[in-house]
Amino acid sequence: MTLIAVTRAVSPSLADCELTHLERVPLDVGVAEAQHAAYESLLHTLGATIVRAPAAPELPDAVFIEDTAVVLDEVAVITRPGALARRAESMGVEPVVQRYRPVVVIDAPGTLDGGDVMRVGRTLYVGRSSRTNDEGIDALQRLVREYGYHVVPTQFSGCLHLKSAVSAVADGVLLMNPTWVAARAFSGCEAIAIDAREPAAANALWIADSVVYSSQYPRTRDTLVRRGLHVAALDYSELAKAEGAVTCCSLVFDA
Ligand code: CIR
Repeated sequence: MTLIAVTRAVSPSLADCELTHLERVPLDVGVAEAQHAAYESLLHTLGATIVRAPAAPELPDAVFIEDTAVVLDEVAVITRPGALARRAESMGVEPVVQRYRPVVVIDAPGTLDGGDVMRVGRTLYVGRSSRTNDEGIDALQRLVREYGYHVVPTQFSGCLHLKSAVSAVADGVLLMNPTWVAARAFSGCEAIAIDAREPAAANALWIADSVVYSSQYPRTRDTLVRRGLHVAALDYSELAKAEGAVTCCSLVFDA
């Protein structure tokens, strides 16, 4: 089995990205590119083969490839991103994912961003958000039911995507910001709370028994380390200015 991480280049237009909860601040595309290259090489070190989707320089948010597809073991769901300016991103990702999985698509009027989908075993927790609507959640449920996945609509607030509020860091172990999402929504899982001084610290990428994590959140990183997790930290601060985080920039799956 090969571990694949599909990524996409940082667009020169990244500074024109969508922003919802953040103020626009000056953003250095060169630094973002360097951070993204370091991210790809970290994933490679952790055992992933990096497969790049064709660059889309005219689409500012293209690097945040997670939002364009939900890749499950048996099937890949191509999403219909909630932000109009991001809708064309899925098109370039579909042919890449199709090499590995049969593909199904979320149709209008459904919208869904992959960043709102958190998988725990055969359960897909899906955040209702400014990007993901009820039709999108229903469509996902219909598309994946036959493969034995159960979709659980999940409320959260305070951030863009569900996975900014909660993400998996090990089997049945979730890192979360309890002021943005309630731990009781995830029955049977162990909850690790972020350090309250680091509200954006709940996004981590669990890959090959390691946790890829932004060095912007040292207190929460210490909590993860004390819990016995192997944390691979990197500087992702420039992508964070575009409201991105570590899960957003890859689609990771076995092939
Ligand atoms: C957006 O607003 O869509 C982008 N600027 C950031 C997307 C981050 N993606 C993610 O959390 N999955």
